[in-house]
Amino acid sequence: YLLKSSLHEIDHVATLVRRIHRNRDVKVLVVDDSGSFRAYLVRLLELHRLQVIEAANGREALAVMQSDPGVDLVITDYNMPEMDGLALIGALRQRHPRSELAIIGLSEHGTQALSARLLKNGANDCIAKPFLVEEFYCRVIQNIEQIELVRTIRDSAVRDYLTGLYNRRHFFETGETLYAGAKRRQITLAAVMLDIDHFKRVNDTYGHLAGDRVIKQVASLLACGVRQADLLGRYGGEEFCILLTGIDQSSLAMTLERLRSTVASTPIEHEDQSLSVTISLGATLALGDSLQAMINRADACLYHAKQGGRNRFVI
Ligand code: GH3
Ligand code: MG
Ligand code: MG
Ligand code: MG
Repeated sequence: YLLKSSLHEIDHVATLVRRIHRNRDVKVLVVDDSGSFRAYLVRLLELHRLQVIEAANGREALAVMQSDPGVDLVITDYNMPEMDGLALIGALRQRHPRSELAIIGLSEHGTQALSARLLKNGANDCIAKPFLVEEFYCRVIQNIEQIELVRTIRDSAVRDYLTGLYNRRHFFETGETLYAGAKRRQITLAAVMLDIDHFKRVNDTYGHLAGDRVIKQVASLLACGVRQADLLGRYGGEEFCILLTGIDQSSLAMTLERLRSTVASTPIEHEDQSLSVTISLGATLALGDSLQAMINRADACLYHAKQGGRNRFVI
């Protein structure tokens, strides 16, 4: 039945579908013991410009999933040696919820009972072989869109709308984990609070839009200035907070100085005007009794930096 769909038909449908679906970063794992059928599925998916990886049975698929966390969709055959589709779906579901990983089970035509079992075991969807290419694409896209929708909603729940940085709630949720890890494993942890100097003047002189522009620019300078492993968030208004793990006093001082000087020396363009701002920073390496206590202590240091004349840091 592979021959049923001519390549011309495949290309035609793929063109239509490509117009609807623009995301090229989606990764699909195709699991089937038949090499030729796998190649056919891979071709269909690649025509749709999806990234595709392959596995010949459930066991191989589990190994692939362990080494590659970026898979969004698994399309799996049922009947395979070593580990069949049902067992694979059951195993995958223990680690990946339906909202994060889509699984489409392939059943044989006329086996409704099998479709029901695939769904019951955790598949998001089923396709009976042989299928129309059009139906295959529609189901693949719907499942990918569902996963992407959940991802978008999740992401917007943890991020601040203006800057794209983590919001305060997410900063504290993730921060508590970093804090607990630092306490347990005796890793150093630094908490930093920072605030834009005389920010009210920016708003008053140039307007609120310019103020927003400044907050965004400072946010992206900070994001570029910390390591991937550091936790950076918008605490509120024009205040930001950072947690840095595994850092000693002198590297902390260097980091703070680098952030300070980067902001001070980077002009911000707004409507033909070039304005510049400075930041004050306060930080602590003392773990204290809680994350909130650390933040309070960093905030007290920030207050001293302001008292000391701004555009400086205090540890
Ligand atoms: P200081 O150097 O002591 O920090 O002086 P400051 O003027 O920056 O004082 P403060 O931190 O109290 O001022 C914060 C101002 O930031 C007050 C508020 O109107 C403004 N603000 C808070 N959030 C936003 C925002 O999202 N956009 C803009 N444009 N302004 C904001
Ligand atoms: Mg098979
Ligand atoms: Mg402030
Ligand atoms: Mg301020």
